[in-house]
Amino acid sequence: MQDQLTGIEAQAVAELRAMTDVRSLEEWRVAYLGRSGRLTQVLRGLGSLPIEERRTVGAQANEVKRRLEALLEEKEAALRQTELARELEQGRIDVTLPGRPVPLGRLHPITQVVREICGTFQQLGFQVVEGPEVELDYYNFEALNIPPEHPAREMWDTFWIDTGEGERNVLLRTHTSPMQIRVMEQTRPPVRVVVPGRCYRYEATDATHESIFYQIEGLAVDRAMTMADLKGVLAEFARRMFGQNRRVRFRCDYFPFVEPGVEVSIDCFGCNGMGCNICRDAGWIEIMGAGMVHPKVLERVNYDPVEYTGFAFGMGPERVAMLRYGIDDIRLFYANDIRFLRQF
Ligand code: FA5
Repeated sequence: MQDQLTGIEAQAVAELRAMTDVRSLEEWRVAYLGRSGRLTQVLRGLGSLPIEERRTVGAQANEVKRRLEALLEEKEAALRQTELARELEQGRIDVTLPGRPVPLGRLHPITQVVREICGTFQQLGFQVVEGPEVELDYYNFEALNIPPEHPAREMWDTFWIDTGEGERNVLLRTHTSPMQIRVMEQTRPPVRVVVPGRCYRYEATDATHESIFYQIEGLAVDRAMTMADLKGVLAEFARRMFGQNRRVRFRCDYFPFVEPGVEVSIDCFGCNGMGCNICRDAGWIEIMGAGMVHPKVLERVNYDPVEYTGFAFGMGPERVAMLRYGIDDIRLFYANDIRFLRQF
């Protein structure tokens, strides 16, 4: 039996030495030290031995068991160490490498310009309000002193909405001016608002025209407002937006809802008025339409035109952005070309 023990130990040690992974250690433990393992079986057979022999063989068997257990522990520690080293080597990361940049989104250039323009008017005491893009004929035209059949309607090619009632009554607003009426219906003077928003015109697109574009409307109504207020506010706006040394020009223009009406231009910042390709050699660049609110418009919202006067203006932020950044085609803003948009 003693020889048997020595044989088992020698074989167990040899097998253990040859092992290269932690998982097979468990099989080895079951085969030798488990409940029906070879060593355990020897220990179970001890009972059939004479008492003297039983003691020596028993002691030897326990000794073998202790050594095998110690060897197992050692081997397991060694294998785990090797595996850890291999994992560390394979999964090695260089913590000194620069991080991967997170792609940052940004605001569309027209959103940026709209916010800048509104921000400038806010500094001048104006409040920002918004209104519906789907409008009634009444607000888009009639209340603005443009009755049906008025020739001025031809200035605005319109998308009409079929309401199933046969009448042309609902439309996509062609300008932000209907908000002049809506704001005055809701409030009493003094009024100072700017209204950014989308507008729609049934037009063929070209380098300066889109069928969907933005406008920013402005309206100020108070006692004793004059053309001087209009000029002062708009000249100040132009200087804040385009540079302190800008000169501003007001020339007569026609819009049915203002009297008198003006077009507002600035001297070209590309050539300081000398003539260049930005201003098409004119030296001046038109930036908006404006005028004193027509008395008929004030009457329509029950403002007494003797007591109250005001001015209104409307501009296209795409136009402002094109001038500012030297862009020659408005369609670039809405082509969804990331290479273009990334530049702003
Ligand atoms: C108007 O729409 C008037 N409501 C402006 C106004 C308001 C005048 C208050 C007086 C008092 P107009 O049609 O000129 O005016 O348009 C104003 C601006 O909107 C233009 O100068 C231009 O910058 C922009 N705009 C007009 N049509 C288009 C278009 N198809 N594409 C891009 N921008 C446009």
